Amino acid sequence: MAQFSDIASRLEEQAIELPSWAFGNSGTRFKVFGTPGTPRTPEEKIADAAQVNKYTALSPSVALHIPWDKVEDYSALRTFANEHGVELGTVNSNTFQEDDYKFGSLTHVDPTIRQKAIDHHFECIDVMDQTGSRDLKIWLADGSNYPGQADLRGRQDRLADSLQKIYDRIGEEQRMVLEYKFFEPAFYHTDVPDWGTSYAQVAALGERALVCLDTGHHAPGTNIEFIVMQLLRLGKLGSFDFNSRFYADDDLIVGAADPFQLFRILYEVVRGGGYGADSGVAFMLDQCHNVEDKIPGQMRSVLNVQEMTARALLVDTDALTAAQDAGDVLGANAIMMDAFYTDVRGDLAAWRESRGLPADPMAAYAASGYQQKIAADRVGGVQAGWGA
Ligand code: PSV
Ligand code: MN
Ligand code: MN
Repeated sequence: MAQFSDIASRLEEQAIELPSWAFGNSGTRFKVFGTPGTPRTPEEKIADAAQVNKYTALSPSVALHIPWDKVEDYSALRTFANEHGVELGTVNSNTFQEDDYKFGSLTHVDPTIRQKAIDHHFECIDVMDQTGSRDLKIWLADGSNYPGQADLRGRQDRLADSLQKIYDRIGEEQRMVLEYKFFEPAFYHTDVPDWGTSYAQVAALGERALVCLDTGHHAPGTNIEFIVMQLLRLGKLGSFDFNSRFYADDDLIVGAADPFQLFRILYEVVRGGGYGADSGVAFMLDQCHNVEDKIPGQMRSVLNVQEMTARALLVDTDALTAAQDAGDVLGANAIMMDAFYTDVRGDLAAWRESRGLPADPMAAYAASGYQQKIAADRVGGVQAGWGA
């Protein structure tokens, strides 16, 4: 197996974008619990996200959600972010919270509503031009609840047409990533339910249209690392939304429910050339913190990704290939498990210190007094957007 010192330099390449909405209050349809110190403005969300980067050096950018993060002046928001040591990242559109979208947005039968949804994406692209963002992320709630309710084929054709119009508008340096999700809020059919549909749609558009893989958006038991492998093989994996799930779209802390699955996914990322700044694969979190504090929740998340990345990098790939080629089933499996079971926490702590970072970012944040300060300063923080 490789040694930690062999892989340490590769860890410097890691960047995991944080979602602005992770810092707002969120919950289930039963209750949204408030957390003291919750941000009241996009600026406060960015300031909190910057804390995660300050202690971990892992999260240099923040994703925005429009209109949840709507401001008058996006250039000023960008300057504000830069002053806090972070960039503004992916812009997420929102076509799921208006009455007009009850029966769909980019797939809607009514051309007026379709155009409204397309115009919203044009607005997001205008925002990207001001924030310097590279990626436009599209997740659609479009779908139906009952067999016969909608013409599945017609909706797919209209989706293709709408996406083409949006794609035609993005700049040379910009990309579109299309996220899939197998169900919810629609329960019978979803218009972009799986990687195959997302792939078919983006492949028809061009090279700057790619798939976004949200780890929480698959049926239980799905082999997600296989999908990662295939999309990398096809050159169409644009980004990850990391989170973890026990049952559905739980949006829990990545690596909390199943660290082994995260390890397997990251192994395929590394294997397929999807790791590192030049790979074109963006790592993002897509999480909500319903009962835990949000800043430490995000910190735990990026540290979990870092830990499993380190373990994935430790896999002795030469030995693994030799074992695979020799048909050594148990030998090959043991090589993977040796890396997975390696506790890298001590090495990571020492490595952080060697780079001027706290050995234990969670403890350093807790000791900083920031949490108490925002709890005292901010009253009436806003919801992430879901309950709004
Ligand atoms: C809804 O399932 C969702 O969680 C998607 O994963 C999006 O990425 C996110 O909301 C933000 O729109
Ligand atoms: Mn997502
Ligand atoms: Mn989701």
